[in-house]
Amino acid sequence: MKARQNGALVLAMVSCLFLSACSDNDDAVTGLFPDEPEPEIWRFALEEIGGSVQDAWAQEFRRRISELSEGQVQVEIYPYGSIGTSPHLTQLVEDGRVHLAFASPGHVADDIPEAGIFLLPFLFPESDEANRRTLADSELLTLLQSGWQDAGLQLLDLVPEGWMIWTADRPIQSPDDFDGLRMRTMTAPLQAEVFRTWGAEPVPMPYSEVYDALQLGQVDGQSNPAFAIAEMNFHEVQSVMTVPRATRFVASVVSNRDWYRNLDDRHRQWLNAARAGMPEFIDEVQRNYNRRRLQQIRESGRITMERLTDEQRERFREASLPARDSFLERAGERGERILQRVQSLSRDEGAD
Ligand code: 6CS
Repeated sequence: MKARQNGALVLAMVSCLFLSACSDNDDAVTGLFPDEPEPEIWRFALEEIGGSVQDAWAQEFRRRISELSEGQVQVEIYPYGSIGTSPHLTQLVEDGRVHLAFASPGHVADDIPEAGIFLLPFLFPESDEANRRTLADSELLTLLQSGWQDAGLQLLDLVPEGWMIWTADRPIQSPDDFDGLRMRTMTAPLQAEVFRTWGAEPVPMPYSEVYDALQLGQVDGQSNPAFAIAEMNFHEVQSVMTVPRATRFVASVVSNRDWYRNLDDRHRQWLNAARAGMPEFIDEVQRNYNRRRLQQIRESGRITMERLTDEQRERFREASLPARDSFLERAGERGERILQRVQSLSRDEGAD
């Protein structure tokens, strides 16, 4: 009797499974008989932590790609710290281990001398809008693209992340104030060269080591946009912020060159459609992040803030001009054309 009961139970279970196998709507069964192809994964490595400008760019890009491809492409985001420091991330893209990454000129100019153009102070237009127009100039982009391609990379976008602010244990109102100051710089030699023109003692190091180095007194100051100072808590271990409006932090979004060239038309279209409109999106984001976080830093009461006057800025501008020669030495003839193009665009916009 018991055996007959068990037999009936097994039969009921099998029938149930069979019936549900015939149903299109049952998730468990869809899993057993998949008719959808697995989504393609694009790995995207960031030089910044969650909640940063780069993270906002990547999250929006992920959302757009997923929507455009109807889920056929999924972007996996690796925030800073999960797979390496900036030079490692660029190397991973060059080796084809990740598809996309952020590559900041302050680091990548070591590999791509043309990227050093973004490290030169008082060169690009002052207003956000004019700067955006300059970064979108097709002649400039073609010249830059060649530099990125020589390194096995495809330059996909340039992302301005806000004005660099100097933080230190003192206000920096003239190049004399930099005298003997150990300034942490990003790792590209040209970045160090710029601070040397002002009399500082540059100390190149990865982003992840800056907080401890400031706290332990291994360096006296550093330079980054307000949002980064706040999210990395540099304001906790520094006493004065100086706003020189000398250089913007501009990051590049890159992919592996061969991967990009081998994308089929459909994937290339999704990629290009997702990128369209991103400059306007991220400009709005970076402005909000920088404004809000600067406000938070000031409210914390842990650090004071000084803005340079135009006369003070002029002294820094003049002192920094030899860095343009260092750029030209590194970036050669193409660098010269890049510099001339930026100068001419900036002049048209009423700067430089
Ligand atoms: O200072 C740095 O190294 C970093 N700063 C920012 C704002 N983004 C990434 C970069 O590596």
